[in-house]
Amino acid sequence: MSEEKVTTDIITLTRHVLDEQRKHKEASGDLTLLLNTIQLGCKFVATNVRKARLLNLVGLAGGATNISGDEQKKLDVISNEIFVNALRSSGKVAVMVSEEDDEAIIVEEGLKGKYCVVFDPLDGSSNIDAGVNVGTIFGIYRVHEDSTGTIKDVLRPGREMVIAGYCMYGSSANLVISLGNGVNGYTLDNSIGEFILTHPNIKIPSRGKIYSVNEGNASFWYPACTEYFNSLKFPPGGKNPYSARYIGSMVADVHRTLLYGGIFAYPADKKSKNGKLRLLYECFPMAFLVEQAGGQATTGTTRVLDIVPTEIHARAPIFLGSKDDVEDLKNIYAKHS
Ligand code: AHM
Ligand code: MG
Repeated sequence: MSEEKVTTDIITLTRHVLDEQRKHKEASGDLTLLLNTIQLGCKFVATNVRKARLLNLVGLAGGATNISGDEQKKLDVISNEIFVNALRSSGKVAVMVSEEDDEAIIVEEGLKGKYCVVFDPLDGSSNIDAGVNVGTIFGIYRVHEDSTGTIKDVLRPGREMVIAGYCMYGSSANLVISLGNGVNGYTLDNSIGEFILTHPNIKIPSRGKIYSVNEGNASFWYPACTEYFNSLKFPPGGKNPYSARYIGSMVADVHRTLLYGGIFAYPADKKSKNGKLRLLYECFPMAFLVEQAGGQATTGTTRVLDIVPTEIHARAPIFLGSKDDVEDLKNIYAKHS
């Protein structure tokens, strides 16, 4: 009788992080615990996103129940609450900034730790009704020496983050993380409830064939932006034009860009002078991941990770992706400035 081959030496996210910490830095266990807390939040949200989709399908089929608006809102709130509660009670966090909360959350004495977590608990949530992928985006700073944890500990350039990552909720839940020494991707194995290393050492191709931007804003674009995208659509010398792909859900668009290469953009334009995406918990973590994977992230003229935020919900323009593609973009912006 043939026996099914079962893999028993599984590399879970926790095991992988512990191994990495042993290799690269002192393993205090704090970051491992913090990441376990984030994993819990991601698993919770993954389950609820799936449930919401089912409810929406029932609603659509029955026709009578219009739950979509409420469900969507509830899911944003639930996702935020799970992260805030889990991070607060971990004892490792001093300051939290969430897209869902106007003010930064300062953790009370007794539970206060050494880290600050900035996050968008459910990015792209307007897409949920259509079953499109959504995600959680997060970044982690260590509080400054001598600080008890204030808003100043998060108003810092993105390059000072110690961890950045996102979890994409699609056909499976994919957690992509950088601890500052490369990028790794993990897939949730629902049967055992663990994130398993499935995409070790992700490297973004140095050039891609895809551009990803909301073309509906093209009439507001500045000339440098228009020139750049035209150069992809109407390349000189009989070269193949780039393909357009825009999901409108940052995590999904960046995930594809990391794996396949190319360029993703939410540029500044005449209508949105600072673009749309939030610096702390959307642009910084994604820029950190892309750089760690060998790509680049720029506003057009400035490295995204060098920006110093002046407020927690500040926005910034962003172009990120393959090194050579972003280099071409920067050259066109330089010519126009
Ligand atoms: P949200 O935080 O309100 O969900 O908005 C962020 C989302 C991103 O996921 C996505 O890249 C962008 O908004 C799409 O914006 P637009 O519809 O203007 O193209
Ligand atoms: Mg968002």
